[in-house]
Amino acid sequence: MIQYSSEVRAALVEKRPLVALESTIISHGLPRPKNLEVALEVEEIVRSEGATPATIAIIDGVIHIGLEKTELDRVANDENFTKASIRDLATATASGLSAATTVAATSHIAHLSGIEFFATGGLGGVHRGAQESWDESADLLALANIPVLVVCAGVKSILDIQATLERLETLSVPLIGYRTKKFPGFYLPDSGYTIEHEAKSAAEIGAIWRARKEVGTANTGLVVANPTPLPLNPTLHERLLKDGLAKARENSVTGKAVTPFLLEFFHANSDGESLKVNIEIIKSNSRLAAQIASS
Ligand code: PSU
Ligand code: MN
Repeated sequence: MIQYSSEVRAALVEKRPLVALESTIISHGLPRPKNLEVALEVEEIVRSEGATPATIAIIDGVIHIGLEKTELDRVANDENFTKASIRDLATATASGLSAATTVAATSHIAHLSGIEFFATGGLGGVHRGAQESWDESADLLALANIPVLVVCAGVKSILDIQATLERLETLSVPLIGYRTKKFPGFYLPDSGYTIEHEAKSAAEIGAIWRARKEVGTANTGLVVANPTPLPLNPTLHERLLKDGLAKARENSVTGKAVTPFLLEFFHANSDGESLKVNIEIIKSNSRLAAQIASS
């Protein structure tokens, strides 16, 4: 049920640094044809920093850790790819389905194969109105239960950021700002919330990661918040957020469709601006994750 690419297998055997990459951003987070282009570019960035990229997805019921070009092409272009979180792994593999993996599912699979470092765009979290809808991403529980370090640009403003930060605290997930004490809001480098701990270098983050073992807290994940190098115009951001949330309500979008719906709304209504930002975020996070893995 699990297949490694030759590149990933060699890196695992030789104990060289690896970085897991998720596939939901490819299949459901970025529009075609840019998605394939970005997926390939991001892998190249990881290699250029001396680590091996392991993009993770489920193809025809097989969990792939590391994708060949033709497989990446399918994730990017095949309409039949659903979005798999942890609970979907057994159904997808047993039924021969194809699915892209979320942060939660990617962390789970990375850990299965001994990969400790993972780069994504933004984490899932507590949705606005969660008091009513109970919509909280499985990413949060995964971070609490799976020892994988995730580099992200914070959580998207489509979420309830304060509630998400409170949940991360309750779940005892360490949170480190990379060269910042401002919690990034994905499209914006500052969400208005602060982070207690700031690391100045990849090596410092690597040291914190290893220190978890000494103090007996190596059973959880760890979030590295890396602010976007290219901010979206705050006025445009404000408008997109207001209109996107209203449209989601209007169309009664629920469950796992919520995040892709809002992302698609941002891309479709910002004249490409949110897409540009999204791409820079993924690239920058992948570079940092590779530097941490190599440190
Ligand atoms: N953030 C992004 N782009 C994405 C996602 C998050 O910038 O595509 C995806 C990730 O795969 C994340 C998932 O794990 O959305 C969270 O979905 P949900 O809210 O349904 O748990
Ligand atoms: Mn949800």
